[in-house]
Amino acid sequence: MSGSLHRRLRCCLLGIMTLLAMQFVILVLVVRLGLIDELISRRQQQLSLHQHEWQDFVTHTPDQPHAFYQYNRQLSDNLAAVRLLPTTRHESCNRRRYALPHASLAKLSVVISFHNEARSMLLRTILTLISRTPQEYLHELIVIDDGSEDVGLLASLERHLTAAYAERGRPRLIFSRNLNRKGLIWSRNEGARLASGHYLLFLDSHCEVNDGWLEPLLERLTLNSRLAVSPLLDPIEPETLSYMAGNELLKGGFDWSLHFHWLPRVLADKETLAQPYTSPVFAGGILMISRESFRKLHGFNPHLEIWGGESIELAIKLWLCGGQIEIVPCSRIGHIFRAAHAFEFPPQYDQEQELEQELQQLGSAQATYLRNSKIIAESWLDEYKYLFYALKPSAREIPLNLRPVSTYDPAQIKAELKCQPFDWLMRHVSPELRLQHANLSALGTLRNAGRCLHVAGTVPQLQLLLTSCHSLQVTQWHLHHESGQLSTEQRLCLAVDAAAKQPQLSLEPCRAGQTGQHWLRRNTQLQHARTHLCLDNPLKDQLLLSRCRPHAVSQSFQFALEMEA
Ligand code: LR7
Ligand code: MN
Repeated sequence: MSGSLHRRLRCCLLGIMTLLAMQFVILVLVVRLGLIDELISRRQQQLSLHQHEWQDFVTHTPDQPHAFYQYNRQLSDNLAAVRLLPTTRHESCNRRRYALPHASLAKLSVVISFHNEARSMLLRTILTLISRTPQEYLHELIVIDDGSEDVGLLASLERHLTAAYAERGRPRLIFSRNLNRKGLIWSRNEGARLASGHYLLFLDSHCEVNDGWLEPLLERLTLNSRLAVSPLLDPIEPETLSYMAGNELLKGGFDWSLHFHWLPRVLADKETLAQPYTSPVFAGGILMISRESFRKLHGFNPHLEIWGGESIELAIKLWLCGGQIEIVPCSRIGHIFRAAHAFEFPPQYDQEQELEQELQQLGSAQATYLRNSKIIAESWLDEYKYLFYALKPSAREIPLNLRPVSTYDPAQIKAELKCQPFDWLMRHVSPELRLQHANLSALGTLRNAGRCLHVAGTVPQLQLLLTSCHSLQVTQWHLHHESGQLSTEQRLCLAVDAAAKQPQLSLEPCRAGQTGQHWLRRNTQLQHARTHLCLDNPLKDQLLLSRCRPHAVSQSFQFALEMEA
């Protein structure tokens, strides 16, 4: 009796163990084949939109060549609406509990303005945002179509989103379409005007927020009301759309031509990669700020047109007028960094305006960007604007034509908010700006008789010539105080090959202690230290070296900017 019980028990146990083993094998297989990922991403997809609705929406994208979007649109159409993304943030970010305000005090308004975005890309941006943002905080989504060619997109988007979220909670949806293109800056201001939440997030239309993106930003903003923040941007590769990890060792900055640059972040003692860090400017234009601060700062400068510079202006204004900026690496948002503009810029100047020929020939994109930069320089740089003009001489010629679009007046904002002068920013926030000219005795274009010294071509086919001072690419020279080197931005130094029968001008990579690269100033003359010969342009457009003759006009060279000793 007991023997048969034992046998049956053993049988049972064996059965259970075999079952367990089989389940284990199946689990391993499922994981190995990526089936779980597939299942989860299907589930996420279902949460947001049914497959046939996605297909229906996406296949109505007008056919356009690759250059139209500057990323792989076909691939985007075929990816899941909401995909699983790799965890790119530091694992300590996942373990932390964030101190968050009650949702009724931290309503978020997201503003997305787009011009000619592929439908699948825009929809993924939105669905990902909705599915990865705690519902109680996501108050509203404001989508502005900035005069896109796909005229049916916005209405169709509205239909799809309303249907997809019919039975579930969703943010308030506000859609607005500019019949005529008004530009990103106008559109974002309009989005902010329509917003009613406590916080604003400005997002590009080709982004994917990663898990837990909001909490770390919200925590920082509630701790400090003077703060505005950026997430750490994870690059999405335009061809493969693969999602990569951004770099926590970079902060946002700019140079004297008001171009955005990534700057190295130096970790302080005991500071970890996951900690929020101060940054002179935002990570590009993706930023979150309280609606109240944004209003006090009078929003983005409405005189800036179409694209470019607005987030640098906001950053300068914020710092100078009592605010702070941080990048928060526990918050990750993916962005497609495109190699070129995906859109045309409307022409800047009408035919009637009398402009120098070179300016007429400037591409609209460059003219728009240059004009925006000039407005920022004139608004905030005080006397340092001369550094800007030294590097961008053609900006002097650009007419501002400030339209009476609004009462926006930097002087009034400065008085109202008791803002610091620009010098304060160099001392406290962006010391690298000061370093950019600390060792220079002169910089900018180098002019002789109305023409500018220019390096054309690339290594090894370099050519030294004189050209129009207004062409945008004209070479910017740096005359170094101690070494006497005269260098270009590409670190090429003007040198003299003294070994040749006739000493010849040449361009060489700059090297320390190279006496052949040493120049001296004699009033407006540039004298080569070793040969004692002067830079000369005796036959208009022909640079050579000759004996120094005081007062010779052909030997007189002026830098755009002389630095004070
Ligand atoms: O006329 C336009 N109207 C628009 O609505 C031109 C553009 N746009 C939209 C466009 O569809 C996109 O959603 O504006 C957004 C930004 O334009 P992009 O994506 O073509 O340019 P970008 O990625 O280089 O944008 C960066 O620079 C802009 C300057 O005006 C803004 O500040 C963007 O916010 C900024 N984007 C980012 O910061 C993401 C990271 C790039 C970096 C660094
Ligand atoms: Mn972008």
